[in-house]
Amino acid sequence: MKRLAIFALVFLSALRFPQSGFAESPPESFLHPRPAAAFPFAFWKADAAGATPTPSASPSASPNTFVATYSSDGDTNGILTFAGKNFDAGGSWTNPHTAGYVVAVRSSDETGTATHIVNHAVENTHTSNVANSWIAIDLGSPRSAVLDKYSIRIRSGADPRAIRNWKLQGTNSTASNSISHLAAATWTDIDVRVADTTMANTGSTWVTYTITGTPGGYRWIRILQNGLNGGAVPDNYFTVSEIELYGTLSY
Ligand SMILES: [Ca+2]
Repeated sequence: MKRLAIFALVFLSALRFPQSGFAESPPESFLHPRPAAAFPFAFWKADAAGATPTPSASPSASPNTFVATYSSDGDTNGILTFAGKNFDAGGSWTNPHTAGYVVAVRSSDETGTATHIVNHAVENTHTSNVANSWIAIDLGSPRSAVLDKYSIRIRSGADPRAIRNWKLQGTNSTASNSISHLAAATWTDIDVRVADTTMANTGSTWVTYTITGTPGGYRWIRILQNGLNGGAVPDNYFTVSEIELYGTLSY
């Protein structure tokens, strides 16, 4: 009778764990079954909602001050170049957005991506043909910049659609770096240009603009194109390929 009971127990155990056998532990997934689609779906959902990264911390403790003095269009004196050295004048430069030192965001990416505006290269890059397109830079916490000049380089190629109507703006508050949150933030004008024809409609042109007065210090800087560009047939494509900022950075 006892032998029969042992046989029955062994037989039933083998039926319950047919893959692992009763000499081994059952697989972890058998003990803690999880819905197969749950994790990947949640992951996909977070991505679809829009990743909103924030810049990394400075390598040295704040507060520090960096004064970026303009010398020529496309020089390496600017705040964004300094950011590309991880806020260390002796550091080597890399794309500050790719490295996570700042975050660049564009209202839309029809050709190229926002990372093009800080990559120290000129290319064909632009938003969709939509009114009030913009580019924004998050300098990260606890940084803020009081700007005195800024440089803009238009995209490469024929008929680049030089910038004509825009506002340079700053803010210190946004719910996140998502496109919708940045669009909904309250921005303060730093420099406003209307029908400004300074920039030739020639591919890869740099122009540096001087800010009148002393603006506040802002962590987020944005350029909003709030009027038609200077293309052969003016439209709303925002085709800035590079920007640089000058003034005093607290970091
Ligand atoms: Ca570029």
